[in-house]
Parts: sequence; structure tokens; C-alpha cells
Amino acid sequence: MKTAFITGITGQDGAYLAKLLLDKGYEVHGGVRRISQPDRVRLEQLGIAQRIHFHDFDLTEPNGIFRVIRQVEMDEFYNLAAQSFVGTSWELPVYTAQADGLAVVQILDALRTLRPETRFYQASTSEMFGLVQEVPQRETTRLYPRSPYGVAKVYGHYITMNYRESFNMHASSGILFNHESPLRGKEFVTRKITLALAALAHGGSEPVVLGNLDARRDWGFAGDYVEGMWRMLQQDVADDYVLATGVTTTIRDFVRYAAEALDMDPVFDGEGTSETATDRKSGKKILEVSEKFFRPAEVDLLIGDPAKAREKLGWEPKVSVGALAQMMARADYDGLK
Ligand code: NAP
Ligand code: G4F
Repeated sequence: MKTAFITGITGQDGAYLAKLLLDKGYEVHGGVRRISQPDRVRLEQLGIAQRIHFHDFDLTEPNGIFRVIRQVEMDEFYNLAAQSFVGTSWELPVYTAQADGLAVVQILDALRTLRPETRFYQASTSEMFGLVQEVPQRETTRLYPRSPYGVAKVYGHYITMNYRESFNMHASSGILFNHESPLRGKEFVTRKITLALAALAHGGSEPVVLGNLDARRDWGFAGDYVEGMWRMLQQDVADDYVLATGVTTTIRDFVRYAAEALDMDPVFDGEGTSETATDRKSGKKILEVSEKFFRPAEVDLLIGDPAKAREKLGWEPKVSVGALAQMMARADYDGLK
């Protein structure tokens, strides 16, 4: 039986990855930070909370990182914990740099010292491509981050490559494009949309208020993406891989897909902050735009090329963006019943 340690186990990806590894027969350990009201709701929703070995862990506490790596005899270490919300990274830039950048080298260095044989996965991100220098984006595309989050993740990405090359560690970095699910955090745009539309479908009257509707994202299903993470660590040689669908969609079109899944017929009208959407069937206003949700610098377009992952890992995304929007909208509708 293999043993895996997952940081960020209470997050969206941590929960799906823990489930995948338990199903494969792993002993799963997870790092959780101290908060006043422990919240393991995603792990409970997947019915696995009781099967996890929890450890105190905070990305900003190097001594704790060192101790947990000494204590747990792990074969694989998945570093999924992060300050993962791009918008907040302009408000908490130093914390974001510590959690998403510096903590990566603290983990790698503790592994190098205590367990150099452990295989390591770093959660890198398409946000590193930022102002994209090539379309579609692949492993070799030049990075141009557009947020303190993206900048911190670039450090994590390069230090993972550097420890692999310097110390021959099995350290891989997954450059994952946006992946969503019914377990997605409520502030991310997809879940914000599906939750608000589900409430409207139940008779509510509050439109969802969004920022830039023209941004494009390559959205996949988180359940597919954690399978790719695991496959990276099963390779003989560590490497970096893009996981993406190769399809890009505007925020506006994601709203359309989610609305249609809830039997609405959205009609968009107006421009900029005056743009609205109304459901033709009920006549209700379902969307407004506010300056408040625009970012100081935007990533306008993301579209990934997953050819290397397909070829080397045999990895394919299985859920289309339309099916994803439907899955999330229906789950939120059922959850609000
Ligand atoms: P998420 O749902 O926001 O989960 C983040 C996890 O990190 C949570 O378990 C959170 O714990 C934990 N965490 C945050 N700050 C911490 C700290 N200081 N110490 C210890 N744990 C801390 O994120 P996700 O969507 O699962 O993403 C997983 C990873 O992939 C992140 O590194 C993210 O940046 C990266 N990524 C995500 C996507 C995507 O589209 N989802 C794409 C590319 C890369 P609490 O539960 O206590 O908050
Ligand atoms: O859903 P988002 O907040 O995700 P974003 O910024 O792309 O980041 C996510 O994906 C990254 C991978 O590329 C991860 F690394 C990161 O951890 C996270 O999981 O925003 C998506 C887009 C942006 O262009 C944003 O400006 O949606 C636009 N948007 C428009 N209105 C909004 C809103 N985003 C949010 N969160 N809320 C809005 O009201």
C-alpha cells in the first residue's frame, strides 16, 4: 500500500484527489490549517472524511512543514494548498507570495533533506501564462503572469524544476487550466454563476453581479484533472505537463450554458457596466455587471494544448464545458431544494 500526503486536502482538488487515491488503495494523509471552526465539508460530501489521517499544517510555518515530512512515511507528496483566489492576491500580495511561492521551496528542501525518494507534485497554473505569448499555451510557452498570485506560482513552478534538475528529485509540475465542479469555492466565477442561477430558478429575484464577461477560460472538470496529477507521479521520469481541454469559452457563454441547464433562456443587452441579461421565459433580470468585480490586470484568454499529457500520460478530459455547467447548475439547484 502506498502512502500519500496532500496539502490543501480540504479544498476542491484535495477532496477529489483524496477520493481517487483511497479508491486506488492508498493510505491518505492530509495537511489542514488551524481555523476556529474546522470545515471538512467537501471530504464529508464525498464520504471520505473518516478515512483520512489529518495533520496540522500551514504553508507559512516552515517548522511544521519539516516536522510533518519527518513524521509521515510518504511515497508521494501533492502540494495543492495555496491562497488560490486571484482577486484576493492584490489585497494580500505578501501572504500570497509566502503561501504560493516560498512554501514550495520549504517543502522541497525538507523533502530533499528527509525523504529525497518521495515523489512530489506542484500545483502550477495557467494563470502563469497571463498575457499570453502563444495560442494555445503549452509547456514551452513563455510565462507572463498578470497577478501577484501568478507571480508567486511562477516561483513555485521554477523552484520545482530547479530541485528536479539540481538534486535529481522526482518533482513534477502540473500546469492546470481552470477546473471546476460542484465542490468549487463559491467566489470563483463558475460557482458564483451556478449558485445564483439556481436560487433564481427556485423563485429568487437577485441577479448575479459579475465583472468582465469577455474573459475566456479553458474550463474542465476537477475530477478529470486529479487523475492527471496522479498519472504524473506514476511516470519513471518527472516532468511538467499542461492539463487542459483545448476549448475556450467566455464568461458570458458559461452563463448561457448554466442558465439553459435550469430551463432559462437568457437574453443579453447593453455594454460594459450597463450590460444585463434577462430570462425571456420568466422576464426576470438574471445578471448585472459591476465595476467592483473587475481586476487591476486581467488574463483575457486562456486555451491550453494538452497534447503532451495525452501522449505521455494517456490523459484525456472527459467532461465538456457545457456538461460541466449543467452538472454544477443542477447540483446547486438540488442543493437548494
Ligand atoms: P481551493 O479549493 O481554494 O483549496 C485550497 C486549499 O489550500 C484548501 O484546502 C485551503 O485550506 C488550503 N490552504 C490555503 N491556505 C493555506 C495555508 N496557509 N496553509 C495550509 N493550507 C492552506 O483550491 P483548488 O481549486 O482545490 O486548487 C488546488 C491547487 O491548484 C491550488 O494550489 C491552486 O492554486 C491550484 N490550481 C487550481 C486551479 C483550478 O482551476 N482549480 C487551476 C490551476 C491551479 P482551507 O480549507 O482551510 O481554506
Ligand atoms: O473564476 P475565477 O476567479 O478564476 P481565475 O482567476 O481564472 O483563477 C482560477 O483559475 C486559475 C487557473 O488559470 C487558478 F490557478 C486559480 O487558483 C483559480 O482556480 O475568474 C475567472 C474569470 C476572470 O477573468 C475574472 O475576471 O472570470 C472573470 N470574472 C468576471 N466576473 C469573475 C467575475 N471572476 C470572479 N471570481 N467573480 C466575478 O464576479
